[in-house]
Amino acid sequence: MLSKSIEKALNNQITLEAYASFYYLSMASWCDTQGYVGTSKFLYSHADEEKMHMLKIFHFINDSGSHALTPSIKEVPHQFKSLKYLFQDVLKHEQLVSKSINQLVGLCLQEKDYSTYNFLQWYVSEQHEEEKLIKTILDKIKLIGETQPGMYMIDKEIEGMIGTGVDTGISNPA
Ligand code: OFO
Repeated sequence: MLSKSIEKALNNQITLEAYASFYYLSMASWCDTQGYVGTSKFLYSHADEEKMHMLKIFHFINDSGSHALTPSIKEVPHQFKSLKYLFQDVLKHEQLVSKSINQLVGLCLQEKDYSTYNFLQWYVSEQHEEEKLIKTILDKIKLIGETQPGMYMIDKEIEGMIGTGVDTGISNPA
């Protein structure tokens, strides 16, 4: 059984992961409407990954004898200024998720909850990989430039990055 504070912090993390899933789904949809077919596929798949991250915590809480709560999600943005701004938003959100995971890890150490601490190590490396991946995309946008042919190339590049550097957690269920 988890302590009340860890149960609450894990449930908050569920909300963050669910928000990320809906946020990236909205981004995928916007990309679809703008003709960024490759990026749209990348973001649809990223939205699915975030749902898996959420479910992994969900099962961990219930398997520990506590109670996972279905989150309420606030409305996500539906419009994005450009692909560059969109990925800057992704990076900001991932940095927020990383900060929250780090705080959770700190709480586990404080409460000597080594089982949850151990469970969270997967998220620590996952966040490292995700931030690295998004920074790579932003570097490519900077390098190639936001001209029309440049954006076409970037879209293809991003499509080629589907499934790279990101572990869905499916093969490592809680
Ligand atoms: Fe990319 O946030 Fe999940 O863990």
